[in-house]
Amino acid sequence: MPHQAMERRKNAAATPPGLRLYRGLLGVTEQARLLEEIAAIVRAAPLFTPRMPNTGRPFSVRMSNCGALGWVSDREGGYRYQPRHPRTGRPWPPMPQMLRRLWGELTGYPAPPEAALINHYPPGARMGLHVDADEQARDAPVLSISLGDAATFRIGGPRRRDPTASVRLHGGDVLLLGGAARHCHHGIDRIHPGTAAVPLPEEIGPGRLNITLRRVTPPAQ
Ligand code: MD3
Ligand code: FE
Repeated sequence: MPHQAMERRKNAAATPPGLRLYRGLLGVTEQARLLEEIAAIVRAAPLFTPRMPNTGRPFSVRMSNCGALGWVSDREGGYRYQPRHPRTGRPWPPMPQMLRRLWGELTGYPAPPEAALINHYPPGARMGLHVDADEQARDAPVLSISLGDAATFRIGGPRRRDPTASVRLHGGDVLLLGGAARHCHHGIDRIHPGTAAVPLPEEIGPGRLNITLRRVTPPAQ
């Protein structure tokens, strides 16, 4: 059977156009350095547990941010970007240069990222299928960096019932979501405990970290 047909049988769907996976882009030394920077960020801006709008149901993923804006969610205010940490009230820590540089090199987008959302998945955490739609810069891609344990990532289409494909993401993998992929449903089905080449820092705990770089506001003309 041809390789492509084999891939489709396994996944039920091909990945959408605009998805580019850079497997192992970050070596173990870069992963360790980035993890140290993230550890310092979460000391200043502690990981918090976001809650679903209306129901107040907690996410199983913990979050923090760096950059000018951060994504937050709670029962009363819903999903949004804001310039301050929801608990400390302080501005988010600055975005590490390594992240700003990766964005410039891989996206070619004419403006820098404004938010880096940090997601921590303890073993057993997951993220249901959703579309990222809280950014006004609709043409901007999202750049995702995986650290720690591997995860099963799932991506579908613009409609919730569209067929999905699964991709395993490992620490050091970088995923670029541009074009059509940017507006597709996606989520994390499971974390694979004990698979990290570079484990997360003690103070964060075991599991997986994902950092997504985002442009929120449209660049000025
Ligand atoms: C496809 N994060 O933070 S990263 C998220 O692993 C999110 O933490 C997952 O979904 C994680 O919103 C998946 C890959 C990713 C990130 C953003 C996307 C895929 C995306 C936005 C649009 C389409
Ligand atoms: Fe998302």
